[in-house]
Amino acid sequence: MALTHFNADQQEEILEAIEKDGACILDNLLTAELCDQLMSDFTPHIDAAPWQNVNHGTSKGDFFGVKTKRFHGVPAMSALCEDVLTVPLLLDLASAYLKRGTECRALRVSTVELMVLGEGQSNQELHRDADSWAYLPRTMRHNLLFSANIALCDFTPTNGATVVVPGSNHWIDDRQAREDETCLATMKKGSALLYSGDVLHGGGHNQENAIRTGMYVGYIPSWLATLENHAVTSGTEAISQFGERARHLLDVVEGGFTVVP
Ligand SMILES: O=C(O)CCC(=O)C(=O)O
Ligand SMILES: [Fe+2]
Repeated sequence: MALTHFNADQQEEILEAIEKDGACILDNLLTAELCDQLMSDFTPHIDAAPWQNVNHGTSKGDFFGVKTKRFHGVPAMSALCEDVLTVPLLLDLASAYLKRGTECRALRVSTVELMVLGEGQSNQELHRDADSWAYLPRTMRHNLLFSANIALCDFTPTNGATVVVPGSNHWIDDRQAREDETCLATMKKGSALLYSGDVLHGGGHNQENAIRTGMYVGYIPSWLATLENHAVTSGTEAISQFGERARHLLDVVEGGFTVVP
């Protein structure tokens, strides 16, 4: 089992792979320089937070792990986030993917999350991210969430590269994955794991003496409730510095309502 790697000029192939396997890797989405700049903006926040910091509800500590730091409000930590959220290829892929599901005329960013795994963090429970909207009927949960987990450092077999179960996006809900059905999303800094909200996956086991940082961005159709209220977590002041596209994606627009672009 392995995930297929693609380049930016293979948009159709990427969509086919996500349809078939539920996930793939897009190499070189961001430059190494941009990743380093993002990390230098994020590092003071990461250093200041305690382990098992999950700033959106400690009751989920078991799910997220004990040697992890998770952050929302990420766009307020770095102005460069605007460039990440609005990469045209990501928007095109998210839009094409979400249009295969329930009606999607415009995109929103559900969450932007820093996923930091520290030494000793073990494998996370395998899960489907679209289950965050478990109150919707299963049929409406297909093609509801398009995610990118962008590697801000190399993701290796030993530092917690995400575990993915290719093809599990087509499985019935309670089928359990055997070990030989899983694979690791190993990739270089700047590459991204692109995946469907329907595919089983989880953070990997970090056995290294260094953190593994992923920048997660999840796109949803504009009619669906975002998991993060960006006006609260990032604040309107930080987001108002962004251009119109990013403000729409984060659903923070002047006058407090959104005009569908
Ligand atoms: O850290 C990772 O690689 C994935 C984490 C994850 O899937 C989650 O918390 O939903
Ligand atoms: Fe997840």
